[in-house]
Amino acid sequence: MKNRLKEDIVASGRFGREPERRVDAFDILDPENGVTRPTGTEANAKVRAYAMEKMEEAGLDVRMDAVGNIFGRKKGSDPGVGAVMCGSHLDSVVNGGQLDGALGVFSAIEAVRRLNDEGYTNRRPIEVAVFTGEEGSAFGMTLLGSTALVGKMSYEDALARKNPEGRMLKEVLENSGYAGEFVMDLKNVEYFVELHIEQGPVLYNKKMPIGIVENIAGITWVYATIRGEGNHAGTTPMKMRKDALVAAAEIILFVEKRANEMVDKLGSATVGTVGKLTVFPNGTNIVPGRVELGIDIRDVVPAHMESLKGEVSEALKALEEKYGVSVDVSVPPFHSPEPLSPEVVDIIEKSAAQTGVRTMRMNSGAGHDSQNIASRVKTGMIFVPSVGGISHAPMEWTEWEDIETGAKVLTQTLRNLAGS
Ligand code: HGY
Ligand code: MN
Ligand code: MN
Repeated sequence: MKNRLKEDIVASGRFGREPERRVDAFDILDPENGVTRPTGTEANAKVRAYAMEKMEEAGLDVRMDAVGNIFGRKKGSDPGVGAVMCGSHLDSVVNGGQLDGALGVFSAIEAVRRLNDEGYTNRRPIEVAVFTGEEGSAFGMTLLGSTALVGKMSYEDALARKNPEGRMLKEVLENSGYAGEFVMDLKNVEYFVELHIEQGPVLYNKKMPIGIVENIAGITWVYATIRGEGNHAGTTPMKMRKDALVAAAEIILFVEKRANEMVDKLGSATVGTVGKLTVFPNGTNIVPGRVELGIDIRDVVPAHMESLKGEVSEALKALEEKYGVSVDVSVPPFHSPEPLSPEVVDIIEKSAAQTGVRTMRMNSGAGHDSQNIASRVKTGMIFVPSVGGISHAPMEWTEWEDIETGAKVLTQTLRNLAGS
């Protein structure tokens, strides 16, 4: 029988590759060129359309809310009880892989197809979900669609967020036909489960097929603009410079040093990264006048995340005196660490045992829509191994055998959650 899930992942994986091409094996991945499909791009519109087509083919009733979250409903025999929601996101980071998010969406659709094929009568309705803008690669904050859905920010504020071209999410969604009117009331949802690649090395190194997530790390981003004085690299004496990039370099090393010191001293899972650095005007013979930084700070312990964020903000302001620059700091909406539902963790563990699959419990260093949904609905996450622990990069990969194992465990989890 055709491997529908593999076909969906390979077919959808074309969108965001330049030029579009199908990748069905690790050894034809191009280490330089991955998938780029932030919300609002044509590639993102294409992958959404592909997923909606597959949802309709699977007999789901497809609706969309005001921030472009997509929901596909499979009726249950008892419409009066809370639904089981299952899904993830389809947007990607810049130059990422074809599995981050997409695995969770297409495995949810495949699980519904398998339940249909076996004539399974689910008591609870099942809602397949695709959340908008999980990566923050377009509108400056992560988990955008699910943050609005759970009420942590208003739909109006979400729709007003602008992308680097200055276009609001509202305009982008309207122009691409992904602005909906449906309202998903999470009071009518009992469980949420998300299948996702681990994006780290733990399962792969332990040769463990399934991870069951107990806690998801919190994420704080800090944006800084450092303004010095653009000037001639040849004629400006060293003592007269206000070099924004030299000031930024101090922060890059500070973040790395302090995160390591917290790990060493506290034994914490703290991570700190300056992943975004934009130099203006970025000319070899010009003293940089302006630098923009994007700093990513995470921990499963809120106090750790808060303290590193505070230290970084202070260190940024201290640059002003030391380098004669001005520094503007902004912090977009952040996400607290979130424990997942012990009930759902147990049910995933039982489902895997029923499927004859070994599992381990673990935390997630990556952020996920699940950490938002978990604030309103009993939520669990299933991880499958990432080859070499690589993710958010072109070499992101999970073996097809592991993907099938994940799909089997997800389908069994839906049977157990949706009840017969
Ligand atoms: O950044 C993250 O952890 C997630 O992949 N968006
Ligand atoms: Mn993801
Ligand atoms: Mn991601």
